[in-house]
Amino acid sequence: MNASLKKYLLVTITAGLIFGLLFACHTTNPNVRTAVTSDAASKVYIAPGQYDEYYAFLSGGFSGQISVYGIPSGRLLKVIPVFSQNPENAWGYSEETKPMLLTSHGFVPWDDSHHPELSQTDGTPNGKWIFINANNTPRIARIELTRFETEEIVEIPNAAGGHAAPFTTPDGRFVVSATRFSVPIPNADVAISDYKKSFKGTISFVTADVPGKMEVAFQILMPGYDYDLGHAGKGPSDGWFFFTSYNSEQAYTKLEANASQNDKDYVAAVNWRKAESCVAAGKAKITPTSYKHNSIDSASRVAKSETITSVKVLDPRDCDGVVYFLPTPKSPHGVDVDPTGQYIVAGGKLATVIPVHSFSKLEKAIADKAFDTTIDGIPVLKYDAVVAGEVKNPGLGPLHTEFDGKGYAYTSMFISSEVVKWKLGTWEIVDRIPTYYSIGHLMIPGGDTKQPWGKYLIAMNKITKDRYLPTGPELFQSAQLIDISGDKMKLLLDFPTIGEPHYAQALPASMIKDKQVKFYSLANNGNPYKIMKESEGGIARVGKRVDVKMLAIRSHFAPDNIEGVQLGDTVYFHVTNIEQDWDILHGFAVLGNNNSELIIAPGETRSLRWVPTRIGIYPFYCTDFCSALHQEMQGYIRVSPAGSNVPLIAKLSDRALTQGGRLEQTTRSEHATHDHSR
Ligand code: K7E
Ligand code: CUA
Repeated sequence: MNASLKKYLLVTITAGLIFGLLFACHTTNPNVRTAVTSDAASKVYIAPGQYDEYYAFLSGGFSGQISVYGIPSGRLLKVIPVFSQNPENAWGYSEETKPMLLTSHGFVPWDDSHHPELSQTDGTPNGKWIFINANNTPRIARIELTRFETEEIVEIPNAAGGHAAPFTTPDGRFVVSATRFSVPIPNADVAISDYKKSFKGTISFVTADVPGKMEVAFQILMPGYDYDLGHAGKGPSDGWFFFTSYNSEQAYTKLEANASQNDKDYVAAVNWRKAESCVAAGKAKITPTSYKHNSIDSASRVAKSETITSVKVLDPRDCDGVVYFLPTPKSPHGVDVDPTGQYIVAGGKLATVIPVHSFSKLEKAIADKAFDTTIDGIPVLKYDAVVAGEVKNPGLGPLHTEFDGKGYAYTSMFISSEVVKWKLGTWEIVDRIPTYYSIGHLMIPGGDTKQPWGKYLIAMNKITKDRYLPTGPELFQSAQLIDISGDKMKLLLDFPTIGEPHYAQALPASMIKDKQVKFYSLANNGNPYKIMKESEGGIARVGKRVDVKMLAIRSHFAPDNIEGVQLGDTVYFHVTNIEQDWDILHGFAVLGNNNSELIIAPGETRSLRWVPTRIGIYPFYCTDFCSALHQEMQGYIRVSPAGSNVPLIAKLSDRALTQGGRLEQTTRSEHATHDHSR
């Protein structure tokens, strides 16, 4: 056993002991549960009908989604489906949204999403979009913040594990994705033991400022390490991007020991403006690949998927000065840039200090050529030439750091389960607060930007044990709200979260709350199957495909009696919700449906594919309690044997009749009352 492995085991064992102690003592220490100050309740109390001060967007981790909370109350406001199918609102089930989940591997119904990132202008959130990464099948999604809806997803080629993503440049032009797992580039059938020779990393810069036009602008080829997290420089360091890497040992088995050998791994400092100019000068290789770009058309609100077949790959050897390595102890995880842009803070999971690099020292070290060596065309700078300082004895397992804009930094300590507050420049620790338990990321609204709103901090914890009523072996993860407005941090609130939130972002509610879309304009609905009135509804057959155009309004579907469907047919129900009023949604479900329901927003058309497997009568109904006569909002579809001569009809009960696609206009005096029955 070599010295560094011994040290690693010592750290791990010590950590285990401390971890164990934490669990042991909180159950016996009656003070822990009451470790909130007496005024905490009033600080998080939002009276019924009152609004929260911030929107917080927490990643869903293995749920693949984003959940939106009001802060300080911790109230769950919405779950935005992104990378995982969501039967509750037909995301990835309706015909209109299925193409959003297409990848070069086919339809992928799930992913693991870690890092929400608000779009920025000049280094501060602008309230337009939030981006989030897919970790497993690398992708980046853009979510629109007037509709809280995923509008665009782009796949990242030449990557495996899109973890260091989707952090933004301060001007909002690019979001990035660096590969967590190195793989052969392009991927190929090679022996895993050829790792050192064949496996590479990539850092991708993705155009982000034009909706509907996300694409990989260029990739930088990197040594075969694991790239973990990133953050853009700002202010003086604007134009640079910083990425942590671990496994500089290039282990490909038992990484827990084999990738923990070196005392230092690297932060990669990427001069992305230089990369852009090298790419513009034709120094990148145009490489064949295949990746998907999916987006929702703003007029039809129907998703389309396109395949992009090449990507520009830049080798640092062909672009002098584009990347430098900063030695950083030890298997660093997070890398965070302070609001002034001067300090680059790394979270060395196994390090005994929190190392902070200085951007001005970095510039000087480059000018002085203070290099230790060069790896694959990347100069390695001398640690002493770039380090600004180290926070000593911070605790165990530093992961992530956010800033309050008042000169302080807050670092999450996974192993010792605490948040440590320290002063930038002097590196002295000024406060610490325990978290319950095993904190991963922490988040201050705007805490990774030029202008943090330094009032609250949210700790996102990995272990929930005993904080809530027990719910069997699996518990929700736990977030904790901490008041950071004073000198001392104060715990205000615990709230359970959906999936496993890794990172989060937040902004003042006032930035987006008055811009919310309340319904979609029916007149502007460009869905090809839209209908605006009952007379436009109907049914049509082409071969074994049957299309039903239907409308939903309080409190009926039209048509609601459908016949002439045969076994072997595939039926598409295209349902338009013709309401033009906020929060009046209708649902649609049919018996035996091997699909989700539809939920249809006002003014929207959504389509459900249905393949009946037996003859008979199938009811369909509205699933969203929309009015006093919601239970009456139902209909029937008849399925006959193949070859049957039952005519194809879609009618509104017995009052209207359609043949071959048109539903007869009816005079129905009761419509007027239906329209306002809720
Ligand atoms: Cu630290 Cu995926 Cu950002 Cu989790 S990551 S904690
Ligand atoms: Cu429509 Cu219930």
